[in-house]
Amino acid sequence: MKDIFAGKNLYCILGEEFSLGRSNIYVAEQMVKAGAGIIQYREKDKKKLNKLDECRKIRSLTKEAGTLFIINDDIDIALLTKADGVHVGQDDLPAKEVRKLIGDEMVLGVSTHSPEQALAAVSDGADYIGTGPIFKTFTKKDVCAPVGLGYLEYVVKNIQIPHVAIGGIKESNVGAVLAAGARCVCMVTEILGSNDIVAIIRRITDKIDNGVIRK
Ligand code: TZP
Ligand code: MG
Repeated sequence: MKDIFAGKNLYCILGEEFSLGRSNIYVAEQMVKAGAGIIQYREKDKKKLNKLDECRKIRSLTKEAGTLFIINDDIDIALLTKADGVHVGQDDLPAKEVRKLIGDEMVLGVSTHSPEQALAAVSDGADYIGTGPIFKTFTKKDVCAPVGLGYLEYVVKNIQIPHVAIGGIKESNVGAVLAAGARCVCMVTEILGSNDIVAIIRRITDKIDNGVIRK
């Protein structure tokens, strides 16, 4: 099994509408500067050409830094830009079909909201699963109700591939998420809405690494 999240405890996501007027390229540079291990590009409403152009630039800077670069939804752009992987949800192309398109080397992530979906993602060839939304989130449209820490605990105990806990996670409540056993967490608005992206990423990763906020 690929140990894709080895040593990476924070999963960063890019989305310009949450970034206080700053561009994805600027934010990606800040994330890389902070030592982010994983960056996902997630843009729902931009034009394909614009996304391709941004992803080419982000691929180049993440490659140089050794940061894992994942693209949400757009498998074609992930293939064209030689991203490290793609991330799909339950209403996107099925994981099994995506695996056929991307081959065995690229990373495949799948959003899951229940034990059944987690088990299906594993058998469909996912390399990791998104586990959430743990808490209420205002970042994702058409999102299901929060699944809570119970589902995360199920994943920690029963699912062998890596997971990333997501949805409503903040610096203030991440301790509870880590206490439930999460090994990798994602915070979208907490990071993108911060005035100092480098500082918040460094602070959160340091705290997680040093167990400061693990209850
Ligand atoms: N998938 C499940 S919840 C979510 C996604 C992309 C959004 C998480 O954003 P936030 O701001 O950390 O709640
Ligand atoms: Mg999707």
